[in-house]
Amino acid sequence: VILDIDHIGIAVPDLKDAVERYGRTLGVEPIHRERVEDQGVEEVLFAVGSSFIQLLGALGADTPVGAFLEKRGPGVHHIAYRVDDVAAAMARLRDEGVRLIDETPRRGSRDTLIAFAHPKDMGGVLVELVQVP
Ligand code: CMX
Ligand code: CO
Repeated sequence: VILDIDHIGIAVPDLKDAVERYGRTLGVEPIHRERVEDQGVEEVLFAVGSSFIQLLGALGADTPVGAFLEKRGPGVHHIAYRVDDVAAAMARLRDEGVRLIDETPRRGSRDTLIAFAHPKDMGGVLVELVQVP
């Protein structure tokens, strides 16, 4: 069951600069910062209603966000849905023929459990599933 939009991930070339810009232009304050080695990112979250904006800086060129920035430039990288049961949501996608990037749920930031579905099977949108503990 999808509960909400958890966050929208945005790839940025310079995290410090982007955080400053978001604060200045939208009047939002960062509420969380975390380095997630497993995903090759440093993230900063801004609370917007019950969802977040997730600014993503790449930890290297050979990471998903690094490659995305190189190929497409800065912009929306993925949409993350908050679900009550990530394994069940993955099974549903798998049954519908959607390729999952993660075979099993992985640990994301904030101690969440996450999994990604391939953008080629989701209308060109990289989709993340997030189960909040
Ligand atoms: N959104 C939409 N389409 C995307 C995309 C994205 N974020 N990233 C790649 N694509 C498209 C490419 O444009 C390309 O399309 P074409 O063949 O038409 O050119 C196709 O998908 C294949 O792309 P690629 O450049 O060959 O990229 P890879 O296959 O190497 O990687 C992906 C793509 C989605 C498998 C990889 O980015 C991935 O594993 N992502 C999941 C993990 C992740 O993104 N982690 C960072 C965020 C962490 C977090 O949110 O916590
Ligand atoms: Co995300």
